[in-house]
Amino acid sequence: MLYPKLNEARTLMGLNDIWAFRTAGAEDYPHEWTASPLENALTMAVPASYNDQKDDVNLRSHYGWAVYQWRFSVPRSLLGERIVLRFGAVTHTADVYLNGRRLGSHRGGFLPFEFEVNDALVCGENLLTVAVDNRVNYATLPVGNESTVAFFGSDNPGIPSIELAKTRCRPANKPNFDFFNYAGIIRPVYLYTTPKDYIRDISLVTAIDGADGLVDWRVETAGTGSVHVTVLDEGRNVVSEADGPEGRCRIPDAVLWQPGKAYLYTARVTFGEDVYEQTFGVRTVEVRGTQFLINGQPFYFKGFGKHEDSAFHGRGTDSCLNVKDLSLIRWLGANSFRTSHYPYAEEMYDLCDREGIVVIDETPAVGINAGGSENPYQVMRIHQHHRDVLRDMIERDKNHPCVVMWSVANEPDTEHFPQSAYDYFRPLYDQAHAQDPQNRPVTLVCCQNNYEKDIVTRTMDVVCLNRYYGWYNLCGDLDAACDALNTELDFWAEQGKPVMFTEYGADTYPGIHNTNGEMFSEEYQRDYYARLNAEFDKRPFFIGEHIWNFADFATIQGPMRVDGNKKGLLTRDRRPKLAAHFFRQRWKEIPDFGYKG
Ligand code: E8X
Repeated sequence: MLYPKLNEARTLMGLNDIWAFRTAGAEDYPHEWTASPLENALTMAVPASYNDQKDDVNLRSHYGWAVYQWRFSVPRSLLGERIVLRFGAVTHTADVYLNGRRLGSHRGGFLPFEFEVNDALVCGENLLTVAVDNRVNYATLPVGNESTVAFFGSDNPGIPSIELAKTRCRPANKPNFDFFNYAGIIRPVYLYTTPKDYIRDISLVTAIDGADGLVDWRVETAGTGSVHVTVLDEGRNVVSEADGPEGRCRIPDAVLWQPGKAYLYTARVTFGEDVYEQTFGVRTVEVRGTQFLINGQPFYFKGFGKHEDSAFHGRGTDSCLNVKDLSLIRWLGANSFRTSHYPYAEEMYDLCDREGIVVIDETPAVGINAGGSENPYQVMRIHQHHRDVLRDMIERDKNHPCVVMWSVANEPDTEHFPQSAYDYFRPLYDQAHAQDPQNRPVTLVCCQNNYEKDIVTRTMDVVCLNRYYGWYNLCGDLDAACDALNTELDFWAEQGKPVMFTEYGADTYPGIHNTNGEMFSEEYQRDYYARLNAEFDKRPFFIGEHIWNFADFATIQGPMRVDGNKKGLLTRDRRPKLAAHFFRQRWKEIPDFGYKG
């Protein structure tokens, strides 16, 4: 799916402003709200989550539907063009209406969707209404727990007070994931036009041939016309050009896209009156033995699991924060991050393309885990939706040189029902490989488990492990933590796959210091990483360290979280903890390439 752009053939109008907003019911919303201006509406900024924009606990913890509304006009000069309404993402489910006419719905809170609106638009003022459902359950990704309260019968004198209260409390989301269930129109909304005959999609695959680059293109179009492709370098000099919906261009003496040293070419595509320019990087990605190769060189991942998370915006797109975060990634000497636990805003991938930051792109499949109490692959109703979000993520992100690997899920249960897990994930692994024109490596991020029972993780192209030796287990005992770590690494040494940690960390409250370096202190976080990293360094097949997390982030309230998850190397407002300085020193001395083998 192409990102909306303004050019000589296309118009772009942002609908990103302060919309009208009202919360609605848990199960539904008044449909009469879709055809007339909202009464008693609040102001609500778009794009942004709605949860933290007001000081109202009922809005922060809202459960169910909310309705947004915006009024706009389209210049009559554009009405002869193809006009498209596009949402970057709406979390989690959206019903969209234009002038009271239902355009359609979209499930999935982290990927774009769009509607052609020519038939529903009027010349003059148009009323756009978006109903948004934030509920999570066993049919959504991310997964929400469903009330499985055994109903004792409220007249039963023996019913325990807690269970009785559970049957009577107001409905609420029960996330089976450790991040706040921010919701709303979280990414930009655009109206854009194309000519009636237009370019629908572009796929680009690059290769390296000696000193030259090769780029294979495939252009999908609608209507009649002929395709012409011109390849331009960063100086807008024509490098090569050809005709046809598919073909190959040679780029003499190509400048490669490298981590930390990005170089972007542009494929300028014309089709009839339409024009679209798609940037790309000449680079290759390959797993060979226990190495992860970028441009044929063994890459070492230095970086983080992140979140899209900040004060007031919630999960809303904040390009200033994205620029700041990439600056901090470079300040720390890091080179990569995982889009835990959902596809991020397109604007972030464009920025990573430009700045040479490497990305592991993850679906919103988190929470496929009942801790062994039940088989998630039987009780959760997510199979088709999982295939859909994987398809749409690859469809959206396939051309980004920064994306080097797909993660199909985070911490599913791969221990308690191993064959069910294998039967569920193998088709997803195959789907990703088959769909991606660049055929990138595919992984699944494995939670702390009995790795000998897990028959899925070892089948992935890269073994990605979330481990918390010294935090959630062997608490505070770093000697024991290193002992357990090495026992497990001995197992992985036999598997012949590249292995990396995609999560390891310790909750740390800035300002807690002590000479005994106990848990939650800044000293413990530093010592925890220093000790575990020293063990990684002894293993040639260990190819990356992604710490959890880049920054502190919001979660649902509960006894295990004091104002959110505090495993950040940085505070939520991006200030370094003691361990940040440890990594800055460590990572400056670890090269992007050749650290292992
Ligand atoms: C944590 C992280 C959580 O924030 C992340 O979204 C997924 C969790 C660790 C699970 N991984 O809790 O900080 C560790 C389970 C160990 C038994």
